[in-house]
Amino acid sequence: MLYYFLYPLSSDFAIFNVFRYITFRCIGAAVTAFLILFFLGEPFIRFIRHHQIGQVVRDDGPASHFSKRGVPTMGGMLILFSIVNATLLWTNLTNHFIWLILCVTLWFGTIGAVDDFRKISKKNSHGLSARGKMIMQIIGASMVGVFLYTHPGFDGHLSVPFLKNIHPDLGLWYILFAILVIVGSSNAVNLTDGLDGLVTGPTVISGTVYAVFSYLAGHAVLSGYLNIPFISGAGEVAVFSSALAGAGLGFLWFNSFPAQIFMGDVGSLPLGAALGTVAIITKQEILLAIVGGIFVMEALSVMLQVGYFKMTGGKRIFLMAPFHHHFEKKGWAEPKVVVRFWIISIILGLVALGTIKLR
Ligand code: 57M
Repeated sequence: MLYYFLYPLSSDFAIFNVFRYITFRCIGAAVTAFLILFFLGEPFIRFIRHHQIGQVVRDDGPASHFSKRGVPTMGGMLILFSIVNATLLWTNLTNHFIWLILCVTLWFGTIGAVDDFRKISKKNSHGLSARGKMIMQIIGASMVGVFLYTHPGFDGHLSVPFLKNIHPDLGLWYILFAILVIVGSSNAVNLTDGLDGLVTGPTVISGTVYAVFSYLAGHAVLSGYLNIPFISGAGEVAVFSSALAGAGLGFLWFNSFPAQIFMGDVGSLPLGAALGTVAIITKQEILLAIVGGIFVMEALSVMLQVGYFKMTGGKRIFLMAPFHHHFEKKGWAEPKVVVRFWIISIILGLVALGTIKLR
């Protein structure tokens, strides 16, 4: 919005020329999203406490989690409020990708909100049925896949990190691939959100890395020089990604150990879906497996644990899945598990950025 109203004034006041620069608007969006969380966090937590929207904690989880019963949750509503407003304020609102990302983020946020409300109203950890949740997620992701596949200048080619000459064309299968990336990312982030600040760290890192890749993908000269697919208009997605990273930092102010608030499915589902959608738009889909390596590791640990559990009639590979609970069961303190996962996430983010030159 600022771009729309202030940039035209640059003909009379040169200072407003700064709004044409995506880098400037990325910083504006990140700081705005952070400040919205920073200043509204406490009042929001008081509002949630007043309405008794407290976390329901399962009985079969780690004993250390029983004390978390009643912690305010659904902080994701404030995260979404922050991301949407920072994006509307700082992006060029004529950009189709921005409206697509906002729609899919709010679609997944609605799924999460319904799930959270059902858990809280029923006072148990069973919200929406897994099947119902999955169907709604697939519908949302399908809208992204079809929109992008039919978008002028977009196609079904994949880019593979480190291998600049390999661009397999998936054709119509790309829509299925997009659904897999978005739904997989949404659920992987959801599973990761199981310790104080655990999911917020990697989300901030992923949002930051994808802000860089979005900027480069939308830059005709730099994308050519770096041999990455040029996606006209992808530069604005960097502003959204920056808002997502800024919101994550702001939420971390309250979600760090001991958490004053959890984000709920209303936060984790849309954050994962948004990262998956950004990965698809910038055609850096496989890179998400590197940047979001923590999310992949957590989801894989669950799939391996559940599969082995069923195959062996009750045996386990890990002390408990997702992976973060395995280390808790080994006696690691919660903050130590979280910070060590952040460290891994930072290294993976650096490796992902390194692929820019290694291709
Ligand atoms: C998403 N939700 C947290 C919070 C957060 C198939 C199975 C692996 C599914 C999985 C599951 O239920 N996942 C749901 C993880 C929950 O967090 C809430 O959910 C939102 C995110 N969706 O925002 O509102 C709990 O996580 C803790 N938490 C924090 N700090 C935070 O900042 O401490 C969350 C955020 C919260 C709180 O305790 O209540 C969750 O863990 O449910 N199931 C599991 O993850 C369970 N694992 C399991 O059953 N493993 C078995 C299976 C795989 C065979 C095994 O390994 O043997 C674990 N989770 C729980 N209890 N709650 C262990 C059992």
